[in-house]
Amino acid sequence: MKIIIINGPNLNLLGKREPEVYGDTTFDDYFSKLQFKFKEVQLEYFQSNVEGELIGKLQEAGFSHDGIVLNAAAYTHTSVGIGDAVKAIETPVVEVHISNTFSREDFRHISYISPAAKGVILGFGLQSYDLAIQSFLE
Ligand code: CA2
Repeated sequence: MKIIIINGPNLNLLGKREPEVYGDTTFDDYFSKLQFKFKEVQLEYFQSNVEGELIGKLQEAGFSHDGIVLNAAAYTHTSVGIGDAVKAIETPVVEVHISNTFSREDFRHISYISPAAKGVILGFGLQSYDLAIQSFLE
């Protein structure tokens, strides 16, 4: 089973800024824990701050992987291009968010990804990623 986690803009700052919203763990540290926990899964991780690079990675993994865990971060609420890419690929995508976007500003209540996603997991902190991986295994 091959699963890739794709993270969007500013998520490279996890654990380094705004710990009150996003926690104090870096994604690299959390990713090591996921690899340890899901040893039977071939787990990959990609992060970019660039919309086109995220679309490129979705197109690539979208025909070679069994699952995609996608946190498109702020692009979730703005990017028709990422939404179209999720629609165009074969690999199922689970949309995740660390925070509960529905308890935040109105603009975060809109997602261009959800209509094409297999499911959405949000508000569980970094555990949202763990739950998304589990959803592919069951
Ligand atoms: O809750 C999430 O996972 C979000 O996708 C995070 C995005 C936000 O725009 C979405 O509405 C919800 C923001 C990611 C920014 O990450 C940072 C991490 C540490 C410090 C600053 C930003």
